[in-house]
Order: sequence, then C-alpha cells, then structure tokens
Amino acid sequence: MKAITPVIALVMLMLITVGMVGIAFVWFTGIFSSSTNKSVLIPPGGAYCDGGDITVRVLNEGSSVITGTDILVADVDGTSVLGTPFMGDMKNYFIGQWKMDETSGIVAMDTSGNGNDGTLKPSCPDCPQWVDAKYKKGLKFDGSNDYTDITNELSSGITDSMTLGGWVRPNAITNYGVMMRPVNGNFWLQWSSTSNYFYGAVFRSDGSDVRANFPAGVPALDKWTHISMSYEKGVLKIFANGVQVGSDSKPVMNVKTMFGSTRIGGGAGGGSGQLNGLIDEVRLYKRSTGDVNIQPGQSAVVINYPGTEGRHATRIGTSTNVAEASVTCA
Ligand SMILES: [Ca+2]
Ligand SMILES: [Ca+2]
Repeated sequence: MKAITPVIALVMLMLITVGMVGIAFVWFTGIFSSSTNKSVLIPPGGAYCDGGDITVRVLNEGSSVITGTDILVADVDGTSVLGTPFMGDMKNYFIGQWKMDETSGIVAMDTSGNGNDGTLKPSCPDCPQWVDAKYKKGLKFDGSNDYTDITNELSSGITDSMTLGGWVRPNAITNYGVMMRPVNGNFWLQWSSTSNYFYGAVFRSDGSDVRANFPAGVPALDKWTHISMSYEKGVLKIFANGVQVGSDSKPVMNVKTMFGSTRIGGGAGGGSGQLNGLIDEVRLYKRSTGDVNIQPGQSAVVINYPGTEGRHATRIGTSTNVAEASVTCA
C-alpha cells in the first residue's frame, strides 16, 4: 500500500486539475513501477517508465471499436510513436466470439458476425445447460457427454498467429477436459490426461507443437478464471487472469491447418475429453495479442516500441471513450 499511496494522491491531484481546466482527457506523468513485472495500469492518461521495451496498451470494453485516433499522444523520449510498428483492433481479427448469453435453445451464437454458431450436443435435455455465469449466462457441461459443436471451418482462418481465451469454472478435473479444441486437434486449451494440470498447445505445419502448462491449481475448482493463449512467430504464451504464467518457443512456423469441427466443453471425439464445469465468453482470434491479454469484452490498440538502454519517458493521451491505458516496460 505504501507504493500505491503516492499514485492515488497523484491521480486525485490530476482529477482536480482536470476538473479545473475541463479538458477532455486525463493527462498526467509520474513514475509507475511494479516489483514483479514493471507493469502499470493507469486510467486514460499517461505514464512514465524506465528501461527496456515499452508496450503501450489502450483497451476498451468492446462496445465501440478503438482506432488509432483514440490515442491522442504517445511519446517515447519525446518522439511520437503513434502507429509503430503495430496498431490494430483485435475485433478486426475475430474468428468467433461465443458469449453464451442465450437462456434457452440449442444454439450458442457466434456474436462476432462470422456465423460460427455452436450447437449443443447431445440432444436435450441431456445437453449442456444454460446457467448464470461470469457475464450473464454461460454453459454448464456435465463432464460426461456434453459439448458445443461448431461445424464451420475455424482452422482455415488461422495461419501464422492466433489467440484463444475464455472464462472457465471447473467443478472437477477431468481427463482431457476441453475448454476449446478442434476435433482434429491442431490447438487447444484443456486438462491433461492423467495429472492435475491445465495446458495450452498449438501444432505447427511440420507437426511439431509448442505447449505450456498452467501452474498447479490454475484454473481453480469452483472459481472463475480467465485463461488464454496466444501464438505468434513460434512463441506460445499462456495467461491466467491477464497475467502471463508460461510460454514455449520453437522456430517460426505457421499453425497447422486441420479441417473439421471445433468443440467447446468437449473433446476430440468419441466421447472423450468432456469438461466438468462452466464456460463463458470464449473468443478466438486469427492473430496474436502479443504481450496483451485481451479480456472478455475488450478490444485493444497496441503500440510496441523497442527500447534501448536507459530511461524512457512514455506519455499517452487518450480520448474519453477509452476504458484503460497502460504501459509495460520489459
Ligand atoms: Ca449430458
Ligand atoms: Ca455470457
């Protein structure tokens, strides 16, 4: 708390300042640091950090699309870095978004606009159940024979990078219990076969795979955890509740294309790999989020700026329709 107090004081000062001058966006400078990952989370405004590569992240809650113009100022060492080297909105790279907010019926709609709807299996009433979940409704899978089947080709939209994430609340550990996986299995987030760990994997065009295990107890039973993974340039990163908890890397290679249906809450076919628990707000993207873990409901603009030795000053000014801005030094 001692480290936070000056920040709170600074924020209060800046809010007062904003109130006095009535400007449209928050603007402040200060030294922000974390003893663990040097990552700071700040309101719309700016930050000041030292050392290493700088990633500027600007997030919203998904109700509007963020564009480059929502970042008014982004300076490193006094030089504008707007637009370098990547600026984009992850919403433009959706393959599917399954909010599972339906309250009845046998269809979990893809709300990304791509039409990759899922069908509850097997036939009801033996199907997954609509229940109160992380955000509105979600689906409860019985760990026996429940799954959601997406028959459209999802793999064909993925080439060199991808991101998969969602909320899961397992009731029990189940062998191979799947959050999401194509039946032919070129990527997945799921339980392992015989041990108590959850892991992510991506298979590549030469058949080799990158995979990383979540820490023991993650995701915890009977608690909601947001888990995700991103793959790009041979590197797999896995995240729990927005924090990177593992990685794996091999030479740069595309994701293996394996056509067929994809399942949420169920396994690779033959009735195996059923997840026992709740799933909500699953998202699949055809690009990596890089160092940014996109939470449900968010979209992002990312500016990666390679650092050099010494101190860097980063300023961000954002428009009022931005929910969060942050700076990471690594
Ligand atoms: Ca069932
Ligand atoms: Ca939901």
